[in-house]
Amino acid sequence: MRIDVVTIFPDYLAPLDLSLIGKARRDGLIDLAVHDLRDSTHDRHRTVDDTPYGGGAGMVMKPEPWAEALDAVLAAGAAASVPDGAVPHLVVPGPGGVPFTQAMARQLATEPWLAFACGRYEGIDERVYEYAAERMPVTVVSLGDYVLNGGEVAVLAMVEAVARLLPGVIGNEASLVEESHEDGLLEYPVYTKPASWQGRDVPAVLLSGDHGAIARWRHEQRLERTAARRPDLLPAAATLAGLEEAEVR
Ligand code: 6GU
Repeated sequence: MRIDVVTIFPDYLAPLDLSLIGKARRDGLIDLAVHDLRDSTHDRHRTVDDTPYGGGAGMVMKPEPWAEALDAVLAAGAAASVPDGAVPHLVVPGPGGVPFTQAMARQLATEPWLAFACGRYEGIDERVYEYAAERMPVTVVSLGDYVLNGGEVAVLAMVEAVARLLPGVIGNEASLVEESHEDGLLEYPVYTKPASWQGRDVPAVLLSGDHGAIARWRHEQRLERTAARRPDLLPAAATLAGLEEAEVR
């Protein structure tokens, strides 16, 4: 997968050199390039923002550097690993976007080329979205109902969520199936040695060797946990479970 990130803070993306993502890049599974938006400016101060028309607080990101940067992304990807004629799916992180979910991560993981446009300040001039949409699919995506200073931290989260689904990025692919949000329920609690620690015992069923009993206990724990922490997930989880049961029959 090719990934391009445009930002005024390239250093914010440095963690993408680390851990599993860093290894996946070195292994050639992910071809990731970070671009400094200021390289697409032409004034002495490398200006990327200006005051908003209509007034109001804060600054708005100017359209010209963004258009040039997006053109540079199209050219860079085409010169690199992507198939002829391909365009990236542009993801613009922002609190006003559609919610980022595991389902969206799975969808993005099927695409050969993703680009992320990190806004700062009060946002990017709306005409940039139109310019981009004439060239590539564009989705504004939010991590949740709170406000970050810019898209960079959101890109770290989204790239990690997507990259770990790519074949070969996670050594143990079995670890991907029994996870929170994969079937609409939260994960069960886990324990390791010692069996007794500071007067707290690991639940006896986990030491029983009874795999059926362990599976039932874990499923109950998932239901309890989901009911306590994320009751909003239960109707969808019930639908998924029903569909699976229908498939089995
Ligand atoms: Cl994706 N970006 C920004 N800037 N703020 C956010 C967000 C994204 N998700 C929640 N808040």
